[in-house]
Amino acid sequence: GKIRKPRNFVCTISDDRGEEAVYAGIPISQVATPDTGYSIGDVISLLWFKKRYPKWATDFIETVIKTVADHGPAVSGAHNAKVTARAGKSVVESLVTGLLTIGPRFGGAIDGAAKYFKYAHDNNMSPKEFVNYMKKQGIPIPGIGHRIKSVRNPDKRVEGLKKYAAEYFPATPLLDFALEVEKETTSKKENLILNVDGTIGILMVDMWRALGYTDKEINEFIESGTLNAFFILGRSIGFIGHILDEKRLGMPMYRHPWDDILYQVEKAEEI
Ligand code: Q5B
Repeated sequence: GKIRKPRNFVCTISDDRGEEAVYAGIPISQVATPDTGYSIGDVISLLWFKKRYPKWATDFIETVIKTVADHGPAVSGAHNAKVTARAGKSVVESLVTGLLTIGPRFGGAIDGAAKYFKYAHDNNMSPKEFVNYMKKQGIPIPGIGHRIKSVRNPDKRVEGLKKYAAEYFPATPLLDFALEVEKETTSKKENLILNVDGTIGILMVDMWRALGYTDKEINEFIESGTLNAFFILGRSIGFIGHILDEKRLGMPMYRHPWDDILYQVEKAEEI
């Protein structure tokens, strides 16, 4: 009989062996040529999810990418990328130092927000029960809280995402729940708003539910870090902008000023 050669890698998203490479079965020329109706949102849905999503969903994906592309030079990742570029490093080296700051506190709370809010909603917790549950776990609620945005200084990005969902999503049960949780948290501290990470994570779950994904499939997306990938992809655009800005401006190597560091060094005890 036929003996199959064992393969070290499996690929289920693209194939470059024919005359033309395909994204989930669709030739690049068809995807990339203007007028065929494929957007960047379609490219993401083909290569990340192996499906062509309806326009309301691909437009939402693009809205997310545009929304998170940059939030100024002061945020953790842009700061790192700028400092690295000023140390004379390349675009890719500077970019990765920025990306490495994305995590549970900065930009990478999207998976966590989807996970915990979905868990609470799936288990019929009330907003108060959820807040108390997270407190007991000793985990700040992912997707809640912001350094500069608050009830009195609302995040326009969040407003925009909510407006998009109200207009185009068939239903937003998890967002509705999250907004009730936000009422609970902001009653304690006014910057404990549903932030941009939280809104994206929660609306992605609502999107996937509306697209017919099962709970198991959605949980797999969350566990594999798919949601943070939207921030990673979008914010790379901004980080690259900051790196090119540093290079264009020919900025010198950065050294942090002494007067902004509290030095508390004691002479080591001899033992
Ligand atoms: N407290 C974001 O903290 C921040 C609480 C909470 C319950 C919470 C914090 C947090 C969860 C992670 C998250 C995404 C670190 C943020 C982003 C992208 C960005 C960034 C930009 C962009 C801010 C003071 C008191 C303490 C805490 C309590 C705080 N958060 N309680 N659940 N989630 N959130 N990250 O203001 O009693 O005084 O001890 O970890 O969702 O990253 O633009 O900057 O586009 O680039 O520094 O928008 O909220 O406050 O940590 O000192 O806490 O509030 O327990 O209580 P802060 P902290 P107490 S969006």
